[in-house]
Amino acid sequence: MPSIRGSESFVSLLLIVTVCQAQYDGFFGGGYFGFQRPVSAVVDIKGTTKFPGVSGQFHFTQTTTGGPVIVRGTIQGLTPGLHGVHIHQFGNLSDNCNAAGPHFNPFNKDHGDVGHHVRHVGDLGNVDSMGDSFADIFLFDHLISLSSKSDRSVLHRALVIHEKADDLGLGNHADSKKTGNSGSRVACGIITLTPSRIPFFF
Ligand SMILES: *[C@@H]1O[C@H](CO)[C@@H](O)[C@H](O)[C@H]1NC(C)=O
Ligand SMILES: [Cu+2]
Ligand SMILES: [Zn+2]
Repeated sequence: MPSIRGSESFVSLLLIVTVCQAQYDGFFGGGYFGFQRPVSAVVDIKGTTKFPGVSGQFHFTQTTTGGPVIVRGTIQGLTPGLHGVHIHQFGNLSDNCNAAGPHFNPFNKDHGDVGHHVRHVGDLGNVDSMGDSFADIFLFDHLISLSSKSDRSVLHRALVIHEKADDLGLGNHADSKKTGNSGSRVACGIITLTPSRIPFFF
């Protein structure tokens, strides 16, 4: 008998935990009490067949729904110098990243830099690969979002690293206002949600 009672209380406890979790997601997660669960995403970046030595990982964190996103990460194996970084429209890495399509540009703007007023939502500027071919990125962006309901959502889209520097829309080349004239695609990956590591009782 005591063991049956024990398992009943365990089931009840599980039920309470589940309900609390749902409440947390519904009320806290939705900002009901002014506190929201951070959303994070990750992208594993892999080189194309021509650039097999390129690899890296970027992390995205958004602490409030629709709020700014922190992007941080590292990438290695690039040639020294600047390399354009963009989020492209489609989460399809086929054909050496070319199936990812154009820069993610839901508002039909010209190409620019991450901090510019005129830019594609997917424009994240450049990463600077130093002599040791190791590059890191750390930026804070108000335009991209990890909220799946947002028209600025970058979830399930492709992050692409380019062969050359992005001219940030300021060059004379015909492609400057379209792609930043940053050359071919060297590496890419799909931006994927990661489960929140914050337990329900926090
Ligand atoms: C990805 O792109 C390739 C090449 O363009 C195409 O054949 C394939 O159907 C695409 N996959 C999806 C899921 O759209
Ligand atoms: Cu690109
Ligand atoms: Zn662009």
